[in-house]
Amino acid sequence: MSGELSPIDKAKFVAAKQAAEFVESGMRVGLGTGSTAAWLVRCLGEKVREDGLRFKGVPTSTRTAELARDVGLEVISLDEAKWLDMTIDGADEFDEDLNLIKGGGGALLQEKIVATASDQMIVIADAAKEVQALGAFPLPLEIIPFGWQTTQALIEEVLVSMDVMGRQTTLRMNGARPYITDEANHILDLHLSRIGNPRQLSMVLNQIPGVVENGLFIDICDKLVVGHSDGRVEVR
Ligand code: ABF
Repeated sequence: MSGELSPIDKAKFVAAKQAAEFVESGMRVGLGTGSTAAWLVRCLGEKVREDGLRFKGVPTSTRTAELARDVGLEVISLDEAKWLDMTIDGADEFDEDLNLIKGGGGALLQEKIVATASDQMIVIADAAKEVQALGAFPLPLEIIPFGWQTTQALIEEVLVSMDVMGRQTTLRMNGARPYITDEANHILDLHLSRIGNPRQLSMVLNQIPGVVENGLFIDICDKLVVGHSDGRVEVR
């Protein structure tokens, strides 16, 4: 299934393969979005086909739902599942406290709802995503399309008073048009360089009208599976 992989894909694959071992028959499992989570879904598909694993998956995006069905997983909605045994998802950055930036793939809202409705959130990531302080990766914010420029201006004002290094914000585009999320919203990427107090920033950003959710996952991740390009895997 993994064939000849680039070093980064190998790191993602080995993390995903390891995390697939945590899934047991009878569980309800949140399925993340992104290339690492896609490896997980493929690994789980293999376990369903070859080892008789039986579980229900709750996807965090239309992309993941399609892939999950393609590989033979049973897919249900979060409302059908109500609560999950675990969610396994990727991340864009993680720090030593297992706090994360997510949303580079544009699915942060469903990812946060699903992770929060789980007994356990397990993150799978390649080692290159570890940082001392979050923020080098642009922080995604899901915002309502109505009045988005006003929302952007409010966010930029708030950033001036916060412990962050950058201030620039950009509307994520899909070609010539704004990127549209599964909830029909836009994504604003915040170029902050370094976030001094992620917990405070997350709370402040979510107070701004027009902001639906931000990509900081604070105290949500319980376990981290880190893949290395030489095939090593660490579980933290
Ligand atoms: C999702 O996919 C996101 O929250 C994160 O933005 C991204 C990670 O992408 P990849 O696994 O492709 O590096 O988990």
